[in-house]
Amino acid sequence: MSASVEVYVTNYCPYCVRAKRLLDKKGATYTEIDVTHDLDKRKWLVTATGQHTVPQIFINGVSVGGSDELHDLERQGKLTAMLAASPAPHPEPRPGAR
Ligand SMILES: N[C@@H](CCC(=O)N[C@@H](CS)C(=O)NCC(=O)O)C(=O)O
Repeated sequence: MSASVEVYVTNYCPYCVRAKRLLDKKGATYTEIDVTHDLDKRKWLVTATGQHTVPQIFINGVSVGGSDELHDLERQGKLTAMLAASPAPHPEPRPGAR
């Protein structure tokens, strides 16, 4: 079983590309949610994460930050285990993720 990973992105976003490249390198499967033209989802994202930038990444429903934070987790040797962890039985629904 692998983690449920959601990546909120916009068009023309180098940090989004960088984050997805790392997830691809790790062999992670993830759901990509494009919020470029979706103001409601962007507002929800700010509320959920306290951040105004993309990407925003959730692993098993937990906000882990953006590209820099994802790379930090990899450098700290934590990302592999996080990506391997099973999701909770009833994860919170996230807009656009289903
Ligand atoms: N430190 C952040 C930087 C992310 C960032 O600056 N993203 C740009 C797009 S690539 C952004 O969201 N800019 C503000 C905006 O588009 O409203 C990360 O690593 O994710």
